[in-house]
Amino acid sequence: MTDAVEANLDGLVGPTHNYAGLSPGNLASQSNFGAVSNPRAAALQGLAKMKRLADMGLPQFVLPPQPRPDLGFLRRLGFTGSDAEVNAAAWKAAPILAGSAWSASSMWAANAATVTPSADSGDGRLHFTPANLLTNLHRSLEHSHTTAALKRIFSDPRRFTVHDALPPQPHLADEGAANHVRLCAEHGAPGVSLFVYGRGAYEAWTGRFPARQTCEAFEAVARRHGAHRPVHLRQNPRAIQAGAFHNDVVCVGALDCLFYHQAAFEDPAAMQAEVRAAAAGLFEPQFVEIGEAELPLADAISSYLFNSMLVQAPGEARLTLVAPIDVAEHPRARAVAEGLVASNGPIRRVEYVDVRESMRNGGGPACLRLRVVMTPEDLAAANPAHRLDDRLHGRLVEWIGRHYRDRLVPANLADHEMIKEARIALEQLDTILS
Ligand code: SUG
Repeated sequence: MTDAVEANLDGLVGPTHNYAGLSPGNLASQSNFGAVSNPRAAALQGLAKMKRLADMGLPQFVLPPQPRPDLGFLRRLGFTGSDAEVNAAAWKAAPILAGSAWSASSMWAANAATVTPSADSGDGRLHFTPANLLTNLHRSLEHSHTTAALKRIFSDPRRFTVHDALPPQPHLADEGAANHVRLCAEHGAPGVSLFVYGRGAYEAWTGRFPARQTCEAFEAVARRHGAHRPVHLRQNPRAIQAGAFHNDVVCVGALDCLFYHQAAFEDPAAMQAEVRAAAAGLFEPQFVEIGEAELPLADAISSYLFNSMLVQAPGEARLTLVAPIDVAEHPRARAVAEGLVASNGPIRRVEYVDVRESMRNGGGPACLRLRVVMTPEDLAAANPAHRLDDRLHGRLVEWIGRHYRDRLVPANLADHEMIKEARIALEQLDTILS
């Protein structure tokens, strides 16, 4: 056992953050299509959340935004000419493809990869498998950059293994840690990995909304990481149809506590039995299940109560739920949150963060971060240029203020000035993070 901690790696929101309605089954993305976004506020909100967690004493790392627009993608689809011509032609002929090339979706780092810490992996290294994200076209453009970025941050091969994404085939559709929960007695101790899938690779899927994760993809990830004690659980198809496009929309867990909506899993009783069996000899899981009568599934999804971060602040035995401010404004969800604190259970405190710009695309506090359990040696080996401290925070605030617009509609993205603007912003960021 070691004194490992749970670090967060958050996606910094990029300068092209916009609402392009690209994700079927993600109700917020669909209903905000075409709305005015504020990339500056979005980036500052995300950064403020990172600072909050860093100030709590949890190591915080920054995952830079990816270069957008991805004009290489548009060129591969047959658009030719100068950058400005490629962009203009794509917006004219195929706005949805153009929108995909401009999406800032890599901000949702919970989808960057699945992570197995050294205490659970076959070879004692910390393993990452970047998610191929192939269900949505705009997100399928992320994984090669994600892989490169993870290799830059976690570069020491003696401690870290960054795999390639799984082959990009529908049978192996993978959305990363948004469908993965690790439970344990303490972060450095061996744990149990809950891999939550939406469908089997060979099953006919007839749902209205896509099931983004296959069981086979997670089996492959568990195999390559050598994950000890994997438990493969099926998401409730009803939850997917109600808008839980990732399991983390209706479930979050930390240490020995699993906090979830009754409708999250296909068979909650079987889930409990399997998790208990996998944890035998390690710890006794605590299940905090919220029933339909307390909070209907539709309210759980609209409030994003379960898309909170569940963290242990240093020196505290119990957990803090870092919830979206939207929960505080939703009477029923708020009552559930207050009930948790009053119940004297595993969750001691609820704190609220404002990430509304991200929320309008279906990304709450938990979507913006990738959890990485790290030993002191892992922390020492990780790239310090990506670790958020007061100095980096100050530089990023200043950089955002200089390069980000406070108003953007998808139509602005047809303007070639925006290509230059986004490129210069990322070049400057490279200097800050090098
Ligand atoms: O994949 N939204 C993202 C939100 C990801 C949330 N992540 C987690 N639940 N962990 C998605 O659906 C919307 C983009 C747009 O419509 O412009 C988008 O990609």
